[in-house]
Amino acid sequence: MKLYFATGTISIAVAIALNEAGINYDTQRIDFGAGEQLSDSYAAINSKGRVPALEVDGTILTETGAILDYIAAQDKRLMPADPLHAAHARSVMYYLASTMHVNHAHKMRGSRWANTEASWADMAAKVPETMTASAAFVEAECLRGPFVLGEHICIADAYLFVVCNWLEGDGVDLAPFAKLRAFMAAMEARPSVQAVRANGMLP
Ligand SMILES: N[C@@H](CCC(=O)N[C@@H](CS)C(=O)NCC(=O)O)C(=O)O
Repeated sequence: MKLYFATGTISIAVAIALNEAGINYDTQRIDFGAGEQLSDSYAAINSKGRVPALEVDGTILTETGAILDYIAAQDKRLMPADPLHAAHARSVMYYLASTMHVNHAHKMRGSRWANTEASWADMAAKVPETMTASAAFVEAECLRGPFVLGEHICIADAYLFVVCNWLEGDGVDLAPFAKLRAFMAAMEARPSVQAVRANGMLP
């Protein structure tokens, strides 16, 4: 397997999940500073111009949630068999993909949605508010214990950890969110997260 990633981005959720599963993988860093995600060579990997992409035996997988589900299919510990428990984990993942990641993207990627710089500035100014609302939702409804499903880690935790790692940079005060802070500390203690910090994937 080969993971195409950029430092600090959602692609690191895939690296954490691969580490949790004990799967060996190669990596290729995509240099956002140089706009490499928009290059012709990367378009041949992921025509959407985004990370992550995971190459598995010549097949390219994209979309964080889909890749994480693929990893959980290789290591059944990372998604419960019980459909109701699995549905909670997936509801967190869909929330991250459809709402919280999108809230965050309004800080740097306003040009996806509007053409004028004034509009981009307006969108960026809203991010502390929308990400605080997302943090409050995570605190109230996503964590059934130290992790999303209680005591045991699953793929949703890798996803949630990376998105919540953006909160302070997005101007969110974490002080009111005790469960979220405990979750982040529990994730920081895992060898999977320590490995991505040690190799510079997550600053
Ligand atoms: N829906 C995609 C979104 C991936 C995505 O937007 N990744 C960001 C990094 S966090 C990216 O590649 N951005 C590059 C750009 O916007 O040019 C997923 O969840 O995998």
